[in-house]
Amino acid sequence: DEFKPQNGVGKGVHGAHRDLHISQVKEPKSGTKFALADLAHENLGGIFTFDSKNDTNTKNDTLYVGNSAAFIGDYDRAAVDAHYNSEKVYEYYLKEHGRNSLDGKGMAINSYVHYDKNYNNAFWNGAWMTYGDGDGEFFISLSAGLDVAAHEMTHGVISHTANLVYRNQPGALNESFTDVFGALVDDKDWEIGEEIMAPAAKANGVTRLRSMSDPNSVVVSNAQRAAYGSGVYPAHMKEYYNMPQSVDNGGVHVNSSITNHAAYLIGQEIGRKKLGQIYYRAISVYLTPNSNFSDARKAIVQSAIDLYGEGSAEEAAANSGFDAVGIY
Ligand code: ASN
Ligand code: ZN
Repeated sequence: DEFKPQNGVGKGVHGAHRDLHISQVKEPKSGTKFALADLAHENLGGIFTFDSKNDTNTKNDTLYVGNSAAFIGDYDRAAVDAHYNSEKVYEYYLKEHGRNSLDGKGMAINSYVHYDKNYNNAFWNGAWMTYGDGDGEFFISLSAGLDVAAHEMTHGVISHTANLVYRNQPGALNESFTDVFGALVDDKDWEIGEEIMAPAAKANGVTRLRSMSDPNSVVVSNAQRAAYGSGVYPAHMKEYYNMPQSVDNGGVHVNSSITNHAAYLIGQEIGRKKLGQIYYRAISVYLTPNSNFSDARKAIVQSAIDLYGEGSAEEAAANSGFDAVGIY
């Protein structure tokens, strides 16, 4: 098939108008179609959005296509946001860090939407992003969250940089750096997942997944994390959860809040832009698969020194952020 890049439009999960990069596809049998295939970026293999058609069998998946350049149907909304948010995250890494895609070499960015039925999660599987529609009780379509997309795509960036192993402290660092870049890309606040909570969850006081500014304000005992009992997310090492491997790979999604909070505190002192520069340098230059929290402090302080100088305010902010959460 022949792909011709063009502009399209769409309506997102929350009803926002989205300008999109799409492609016109001429197929011998079905005539002209329009695909969520963004070929507008130089040296990039493209940004593609696929339809998983509410099952888990990838054999049924197809590139997301429509009959016009306007993706404004209800079923289109999750795909529109995945496509739009993927481009935003791509542009963040390119403009802020000179990084061309998840691997730094222009690999195609692929997202799959409508995965399974009522699926309350999103994930990076080592090669692409997958988004569930949510069950409508706890979550709505998970692609609605720019921070969620940035989190999942940053798992891809980490797999090509520090490659932090997904258990215990290295795993919690993996989970934390993904939230940090989630909050840097979706720069309105320091909360994660506020755009994907369903009305019923919000009515029960669950208004976001995690809070970097105030981790303790989020209770971990929700449908996903029954294993943690009735605790709250930790903000300090004295609240660290020692979990068995069988529970969330040793608590990677809760202990991440400790280093998230350190990043938030540092960000308050030096601003988002410098925070991003320092954290990107830490994952791309210093951290390695088995780095722990203490190694992360060292990497971040050293990155601050490299970029802003010994004795700089940025170095001091990095040290005091980690002091405040009990990581030395
Ligand atoms: N959404 C989760 C994450 O990105 C999925 C998982 O537990 N791996 O961390
Ligand atoms: Zn994650």
